[in-house]
Amino acid sequence: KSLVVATSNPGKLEEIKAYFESLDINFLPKPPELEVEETGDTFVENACLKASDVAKATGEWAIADDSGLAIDALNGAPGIYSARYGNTDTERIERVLKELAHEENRRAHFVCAIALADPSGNIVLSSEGICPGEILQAPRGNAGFGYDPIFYLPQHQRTFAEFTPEMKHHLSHRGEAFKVFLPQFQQLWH
Ligand code: ITT
Repeated sequence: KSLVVATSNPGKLEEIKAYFESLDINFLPKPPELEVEETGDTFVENACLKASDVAKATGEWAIADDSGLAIDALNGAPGIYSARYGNTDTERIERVLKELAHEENRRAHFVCAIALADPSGNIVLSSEGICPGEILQAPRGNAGFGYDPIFYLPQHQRTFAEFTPEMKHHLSHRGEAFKVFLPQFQQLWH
């Protein structure tokens, strides 16, 4: 039995695989030509769409992650549109910093939704996690991916891009989602 990781984002792929480290799963990559349109209104809906479509197309179990950054002063933007806020991570970060240039309220949170589909495309598990933080004035750190260099956790005095992979693994929105997801996954995956 194999599990397709239904993502085209290499940073995500690496983090997702790490959560299954002790479980000895046979992972398959998403076929590159398979692009799922994210038409849902919520993170969970989009995660379910991606998992279900990729499972049906491949005839394998599939797991998908839909995630993004919700910024209070921007009324939750970019939210589910986080990947579409620019063409590169640098462009996306610059856009956020520009939109927050004169804003004192820097509060934000990351959201991650995970969904698991069986080979027929039925959703058998889903979960969601969030991680609150703040948006810095300028990027800091080189680790991680995406918006990590501007996402700051005051209680740790570091951005996600200044965390070790292990720290991010435990503290992130993805970590929160997997805390709920993994025990249930272990129950059904033999
Ligand atoms: P797939 O849909 O193929 O999985 P994607 O990158 O398009 O890849 P999303 O639609 O879920 O994924 O968009 C997520 C966006 O939020 C994207 O710009 C990511 O870089 C960003 N993001 C998600 N998790 C993140 C994290 O842990 N750290 C920094 N940025 C993150």
